[in-house]
Amino acid sequence: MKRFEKPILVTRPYLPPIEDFKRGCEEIWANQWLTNNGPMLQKFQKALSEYLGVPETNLALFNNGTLALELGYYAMGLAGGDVITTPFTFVATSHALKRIGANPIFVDIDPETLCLDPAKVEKLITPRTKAIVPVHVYGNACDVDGFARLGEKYGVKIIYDAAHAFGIKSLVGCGDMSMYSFHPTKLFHSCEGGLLIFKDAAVQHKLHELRNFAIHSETECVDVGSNAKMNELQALMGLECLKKIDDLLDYRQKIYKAYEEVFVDCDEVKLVQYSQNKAYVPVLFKDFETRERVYAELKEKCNVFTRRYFYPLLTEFAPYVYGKGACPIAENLASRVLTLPTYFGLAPEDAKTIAENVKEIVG
Ligand code: T4K
Repeated sequence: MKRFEKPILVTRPYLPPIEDFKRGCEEIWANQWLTNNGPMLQKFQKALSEYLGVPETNLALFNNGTLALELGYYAMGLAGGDVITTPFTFVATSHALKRIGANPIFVDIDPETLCLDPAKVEKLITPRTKAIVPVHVYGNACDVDGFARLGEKYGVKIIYDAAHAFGIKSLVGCGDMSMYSFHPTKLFHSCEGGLLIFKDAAVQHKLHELRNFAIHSETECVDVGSNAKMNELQALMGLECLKKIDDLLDYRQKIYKAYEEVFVDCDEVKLVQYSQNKAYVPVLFKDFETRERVYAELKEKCNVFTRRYFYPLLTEFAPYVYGKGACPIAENLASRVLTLPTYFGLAPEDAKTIAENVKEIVG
């Protein structure tokens, strides 16, 4: 088994050439404008609008994905209602619901895509249901047609947590709203950041107010808003990373292929196949004990730091009172999944070596 000299982490952020970033900083210095809807933010918004093919009126930027979700849920009127969502996700998806006083109702996932299944969701829709929040987990696309049908049939909002789905063009504009996270652990980032894309342009004004304390004018505050503004340095980082987006996306495919080549003839390791942007490299082992052994031995013997995204399952955390047994498929998958390192700059040969180490551990 090969031990890497330097630790290999599950992910590393792409950093643009520092000279390019410095040039942007000079612009910020000249503007003497650091936050509160500044000129760099507006440039970033325009660049995203062009890249995504979404009018600028139908998107809004925030200082992180979690606050984008929180304010997005609030602007869509979910406070006080039931919201059907997945337990197989990062805690932020549901924390943001709880924080606005909405009640997350967890439904089990599809064993192949690891996303919510519209058929299972439909059985739990009641008059109290205000929305469904599916997650394109790891960049695995949800059944967007199925959810669109539920939205229409029951008059509930469909809000996607698309934190992992940047760069998947076919998912842009699905549902009433989608949230993208620009955290540095994501394939595209702005140091920290979040983006909402929404169908109804009228929501933008509300979101812009909510992200700025819900201040309406110098003498009026119209709601309980937050401080969720993206600052100028974040916007600059986003702009510089966006210049590289095609390479960032291609590189993820290259790394995925390197793993795939090694795992193709190995029954003990199942690569999760559904992601289009290959934002993560999740693999499933036959049981919990094997996964734990691989996680520990990669760390101790190989200097490779993987992550058990998303374990433990959200339903086992203190703020959520479901406990064990509520979502058996998700519980089982969470106990067997491991996400392997992938990022721009990880050598494909190193990905192969990691995969070979994994094979050796399980074999
Ligand atoms: N919805 C979903 C489905 C999400 O996955 C997330 C976030 C959200 C909503 C909320 O979006 P944000 O509010 O975050 O925009 C990370 C991230 O903090 C979190 O953004 C992400 N999901 C989640 C899946 O993972 P940790 O606790 O694993 O991060 P950390 O600090 O341990 O970093 C992971 C690895 O990356 C480490 O090995 C070190 C490396 N790293 C990290 C940072 C921050 C670097 O090399 N450089 C860096 O700057 O949570």
